[in-house]
Amino acid sequence: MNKVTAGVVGVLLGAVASWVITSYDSGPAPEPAPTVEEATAFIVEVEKTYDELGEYAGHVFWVQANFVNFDTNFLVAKASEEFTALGVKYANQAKRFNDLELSVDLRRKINLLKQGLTLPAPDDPEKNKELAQITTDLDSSYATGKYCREDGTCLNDRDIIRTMATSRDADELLDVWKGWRTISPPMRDKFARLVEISNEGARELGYANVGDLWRAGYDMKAEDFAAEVDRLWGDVKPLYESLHCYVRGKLVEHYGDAARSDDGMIPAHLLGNVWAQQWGNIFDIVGEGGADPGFDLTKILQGNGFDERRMVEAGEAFFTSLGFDELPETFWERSLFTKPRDRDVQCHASAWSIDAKDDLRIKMCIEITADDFSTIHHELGHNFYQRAYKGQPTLFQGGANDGFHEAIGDFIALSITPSYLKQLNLLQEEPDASKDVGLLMIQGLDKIAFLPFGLLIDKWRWQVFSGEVTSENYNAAWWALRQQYQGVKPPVERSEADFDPGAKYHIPGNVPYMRYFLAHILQFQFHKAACDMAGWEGPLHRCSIYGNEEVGKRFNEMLVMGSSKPWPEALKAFTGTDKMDGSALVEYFAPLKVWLDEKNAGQQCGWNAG
Ligand code: X8Z
Ligand code: ZN
Repeated sequence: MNKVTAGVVGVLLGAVASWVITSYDSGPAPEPAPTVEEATAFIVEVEKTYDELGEYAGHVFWVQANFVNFDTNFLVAKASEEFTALGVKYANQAKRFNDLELSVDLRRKINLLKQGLTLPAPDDPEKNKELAQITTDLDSSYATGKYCREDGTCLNDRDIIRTMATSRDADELLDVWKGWRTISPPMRDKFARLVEISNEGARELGYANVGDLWRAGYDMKAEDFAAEVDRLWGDVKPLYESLHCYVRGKLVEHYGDAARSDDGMIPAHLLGNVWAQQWGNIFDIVGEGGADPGFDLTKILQGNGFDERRMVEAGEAFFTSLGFDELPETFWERSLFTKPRDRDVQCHASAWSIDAKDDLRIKMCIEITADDFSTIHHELGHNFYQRAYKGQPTLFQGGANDGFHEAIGDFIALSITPSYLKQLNLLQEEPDASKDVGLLMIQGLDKIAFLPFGLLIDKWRWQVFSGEVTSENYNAAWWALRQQYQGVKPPVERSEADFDPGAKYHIPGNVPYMRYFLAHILQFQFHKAACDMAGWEGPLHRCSIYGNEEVGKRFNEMLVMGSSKPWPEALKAFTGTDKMDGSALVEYFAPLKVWLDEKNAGQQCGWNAG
């Protein structure tokens, strides 16, 4: 994703039609009725400006993310301020055409323009400046955040992530879990002010609040979208409950009292991940007793001498095997793959299209692990999507919806199967069918576990933006949702002196999160459609579309559409259906569900979130 979304740049519309002169009235004359020609000229101007300034913004934001310091923060704050002001001006100007009958494309562009700002500022230079400063401060606090122990040793995000993934010492895990959350209390007041200012901006644009603006970006009414995600959660929730029950039992076997609780919830520090969002790293604990896939991809990568660049090359090779062009030489020259030793960078992985053409890059502090191997595919998915839709008009250069953008690379990574690894000579033999549960467990620990997490982050932010949750209960509301949806609880007492949401990148980074929940549904819909197209008859988790140019061609047809059409049309183009639904995911994991339910028989599953 380009951090600089369309809608943040713009210039004043040049010519404004002349005023109608009335003979009786000395007050301001009414503006003449807008015309289609005017709307067309307006959009031409907007797109031209976005093209130019988007590239400039891309460079400014890229430099800051790669060199986070006083000066680059200054530049980013300045650029954000200018671009948001212009974006707001454009969005306000677009209101003039609200009631005008326009072509479908023009109306769509005007809607996309209005929704292009993630955080709109009000039409007030002081508040706009303040908002730009806050977003910059929050983002850089996260990038530079460190947990320093009393002995003077400090851990950065990568160190924390690694320890959470690999340590099996409950005390150490607890220390690091708490430690990372020391970076965020200073963010709390700034975040509260951000909510206030951006809500004012959203209201000026005609939305009830920022949450309403975010929910409006899905080609349906905002309230229907909220119901839509609940429906999707309903499709997959039983799967999560089965996994939760089994994993909890295994953790209790492994950790004893540290994992036990009366309410059935899992302490959040034992799941192999700082945020308990994906659990694949505790595979060693959970995978005993018939749920072992017979290989460990992290060990395979390390054992075969993979370095950062080779990991990215392998990702690229998957895409080219589907018929996509190679990445340009500049991708390799300009991307960041390794955490620099001597400066702060925003390590949270991202993909960029600087010039909306061929200047594609990723920025990622890669480690040689299975996790990062799949994240590389995720990021490259963004880049290949960006390049596929570069021929669209500027305002249509985006995902069909933001969930599509997040799903592309994940869909490709679902094809990293044993047969694929064998083709790459990374595996001697494909594990036989007795290993199916293990293969599914590996995937499920990441993909199933993620579902409630992906759902609740923006449930929290929606509550915050609507005013249902205020800064007096930010943390309590956060944990209430974590408990309700994930059945996960804090390992130590939390209070409003903490600001745990701020310890998750997307909150200080201001990246909407429901997109990842949607992506986790969509990627399985894409996978099933692709495997059907390929004539695959075996179980979905054994299907790899590697090397299938026919599927690649069909997939590309969806990608080139960008955001030019409502997402149901894009979905239909590739999958034949125009609805998001969890059935492909449920089918993929069906054998695991059967197995889990057998293992869980007689257990008291579920939890009491209070
Ligand atoms: O933020 C990301 C990507 C960049 S768009 C690495 N993801 C979410 C997260 O890390 O929380 C991918 C999965 C969910
Ligand atoms: Zn992404």
